[in-house]
Amino acid sequence: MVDFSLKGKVALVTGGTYGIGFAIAKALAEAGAKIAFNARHRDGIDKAVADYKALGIEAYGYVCDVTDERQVQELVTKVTEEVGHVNILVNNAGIIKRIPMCEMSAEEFRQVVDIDLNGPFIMSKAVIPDMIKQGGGKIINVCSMMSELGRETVSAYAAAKGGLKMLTKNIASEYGHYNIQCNGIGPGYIATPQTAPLRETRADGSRHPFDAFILAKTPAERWGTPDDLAGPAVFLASNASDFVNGHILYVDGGILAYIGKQP
Ligand code: NAP
Ligand code: GCO
Repeated sequence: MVDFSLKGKVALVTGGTYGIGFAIAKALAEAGAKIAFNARHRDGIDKAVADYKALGIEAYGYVCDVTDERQVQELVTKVTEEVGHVNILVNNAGIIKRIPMCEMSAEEFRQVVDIDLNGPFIMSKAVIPDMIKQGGGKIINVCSMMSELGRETVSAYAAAKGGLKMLTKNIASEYGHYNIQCNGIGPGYIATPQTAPLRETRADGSRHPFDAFILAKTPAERWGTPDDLAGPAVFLASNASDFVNGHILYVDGGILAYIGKQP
């Protein structure tokens, strides 16, 4: 029988306070995993712990900025002591800055790359040694349409997510020998706080033009929801994907396959 169960596993989800991270953590918990998560703000973590509890999930929340190597080392030590050895790492934490490239400062570019690419590197480097000792593990990197495509104003984000795709392939290559599988999930356009500015309803009742644009580029003709990522995440976190390595699983309603609705 195909084994999708995560019973007895410990999953660490970065940026698990809301949005995609929360939905993925919820799905992994429902499949049997114990959940640890981190974010930068204590108030958001406390609210998320209550939100998980309301769903019957006992989640362990920690303040940790994924770009800070010392904080990450402390996080992994605490999770290992208080929850258990990390069997599944989901590198979900990420930001975006929508600024035309020539108007973006080098510092703003660095901030996005630091969180979206350096963060997953730092987190993965912190958990891999113990995964090797435990006989293997799963790393899931949350990539993006921008791992494959560009668009105006998201140069830093696309560069980071493109790099994250290749970091995923390299971790798979370098650590597959230790029974560590590293794969990516590439969400399409998902309704979360991060994309709220692209979906806003304006004073005149009209929707942001990007909304119609994305619906015309998506065969499913809808925005994704964070829960659309639940099944793919459980698959990549479970033994059912033990021979899947270095793959980016796009969960995009068909955007990458589609030239776009004819006018
Ligand atoms: P979101 O709603 O903005 O949530 C981001 C999460 O990451 C929050 O929990 C945030 O909490 C945390 N975070 C941000 N910077 C952090 C840092 N330096 N250290 C630790 N935690 C940090 O984003 P989302 O839409 O759920 O997206 C989650 C991931 O999916 C991101 O990697 C994003 O690039 C990717 N993605 C999103 C979409 C989409 O359409 N929404 C599509 C494809 C890929 P704090 O701010 O409190 O730290
Ligand atoms: C944007 C969006 C996208 C999504 C996602 C698409 O401004 O284009 O924020 O980048 O967040 O990454 O997969």
